Amino acid sequence: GPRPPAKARGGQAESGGQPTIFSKIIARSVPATILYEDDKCLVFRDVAPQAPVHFLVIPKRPIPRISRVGPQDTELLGHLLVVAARTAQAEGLADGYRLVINDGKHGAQSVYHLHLHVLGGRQLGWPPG
Ligand code: D5M
Repeated sequence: GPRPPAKARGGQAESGGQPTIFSKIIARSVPATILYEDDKCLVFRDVAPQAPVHFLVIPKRPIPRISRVGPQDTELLGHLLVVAARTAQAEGLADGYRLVINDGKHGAQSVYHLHLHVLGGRQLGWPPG
């Protein structure tokens, strides 16, 4: 039969605006370790941590990816950054940390609901892979 399409090495292809696992976490139909919540965003631990502290900051409104934002998202994006920094402080990351947003295939994005990664608790390398 026909060969299946080559799987992207890093990211998944965006699959047409369907709800993702993160919508289910927001709805509490999938469990997560939630660190912070307000009316605009949710913060929870990454299920596959790449550092001693690794959590995600997501908007409740399901923007699929950072390359899809517009001027109407400016205030929300600023809010996500402020919440990321405040949660990093609450998590004890006084020696620093990294914020990452993966976008699309080349960015190795796998979940198409915008999220900020916050990684810390060890010395990180640069440049990233
Ligand atoms: O990263 C998507 C991130 O989402 C990746 O680090 C794993 C994490 N993930 C996936 N499913 C879950 C659940 N159910 N809980 C917590 N964390 C999760 P990306 O930037 O798209 O490559």
